[in-house]
Amino acid sequence: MDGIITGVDARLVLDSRGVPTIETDCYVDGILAGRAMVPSGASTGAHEAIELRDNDENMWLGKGVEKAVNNVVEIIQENLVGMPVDEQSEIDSILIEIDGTPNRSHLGANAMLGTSLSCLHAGASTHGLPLWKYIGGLAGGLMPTPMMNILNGGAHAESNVDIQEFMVVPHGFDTFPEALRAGVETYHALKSELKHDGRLGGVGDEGGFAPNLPSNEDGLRYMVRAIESAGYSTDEIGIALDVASTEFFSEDTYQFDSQAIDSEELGEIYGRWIDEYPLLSIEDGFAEDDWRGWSHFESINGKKIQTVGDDLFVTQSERLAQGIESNAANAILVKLNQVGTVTETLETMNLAKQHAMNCVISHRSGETEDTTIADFAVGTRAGQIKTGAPCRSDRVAKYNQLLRISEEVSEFRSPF
Ligand code: 2PG
Ligand code: MG
Repeated sequence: MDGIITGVDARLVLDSRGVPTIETDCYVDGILAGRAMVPSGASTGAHEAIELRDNDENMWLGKGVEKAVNNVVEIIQENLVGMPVDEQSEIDSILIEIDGTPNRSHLGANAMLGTSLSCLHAGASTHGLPLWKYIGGLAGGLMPTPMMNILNGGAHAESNVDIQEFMVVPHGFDTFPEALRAGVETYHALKSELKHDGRLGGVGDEGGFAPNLPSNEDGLRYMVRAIESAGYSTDEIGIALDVASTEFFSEDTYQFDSQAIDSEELGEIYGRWIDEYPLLSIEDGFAEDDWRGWSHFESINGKKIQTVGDDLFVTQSERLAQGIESNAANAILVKLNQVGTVTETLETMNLAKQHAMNCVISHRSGETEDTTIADFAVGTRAGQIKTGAPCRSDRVAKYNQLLRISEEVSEFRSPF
């Protein structure tokens, strides 16, 4: 085998919300060698790379991806044919160069990421390696601690809960399968607790339950109840929140629990929760451009809890560098489609690691059966993954892939 790209193809497929997205195929030496699907967010950050949509209101409610598909077939393909498939950084530089915009608005981050990931898969299969091993090389893999979003609110649910994600973090276990089992049992315990209280309804976009609650703090109370009624202690299973606070921030004010408060007052609420609950991690506790709110909270609580920038950093090294400079957070959420290529994602993660920041590999609320992020988390030795509740195949597919990988990779070390 020569390992040369001979074609790149793309098509429209559907994501877990029934919204079109792009699937890309990479051909090596005339044979289909790699395929990837691109996920899509709902609570997207303003600084994310652009997801190219057709905006034709007569089709797919404006969300078609024909333009992105055409960009792969008509523009990207001719630039990649002839390239060695395992030259990932070279492939990604070509994508960046032909796009030529700071926010990927020409080719679309969806067209770029689909291509970048399909080449990554093709590179792994050309070398006869599992994807995690191709990514990890000699360093070997590390199984991630799962963050499982079992109670959904915010933009991912039709409830009155402001906080987008209440996650269980099973960290006090020796192996990944044991940790996963603990998280899954807690999910089922939460279902019973909600049912007992007459609050069991449907699930949100990431498979977690989505009840109306008297207050956001009641979400934390339910999490503790679920952990304990599943037979675990809060020393072995903790809680992580994704507040996604940009969604309820405007004009320097957060609308939280039906009250208008400023970032200091919001930080005081988190501070009290850190003392009263087994809280390990808070993501997007402050809005994407509220740098002052982030740094103030970090200076008080940064040693006590993991603070994760998602909309704040959008997986981009320039935003992360600004965060490091201003000591805004101690961890970064990693979403490949916020930046558009594998290589840039790895560069951002390297910058985080150089500054002793934790990395959490993440799904999007609109997902597919694609399981690339499971391998990516193991191969990059990120240490943490959040990929929803153990419910709905778009979420469960990632956990199942991690179970398969865990047959080969045993190293599992909690960051908490
Ligand atoms: C987040 C993500 C994933 P979305 O905010 O972290 O949970 O949500 O994909 O809607 O941005
Ligand atoms: Mg988030």
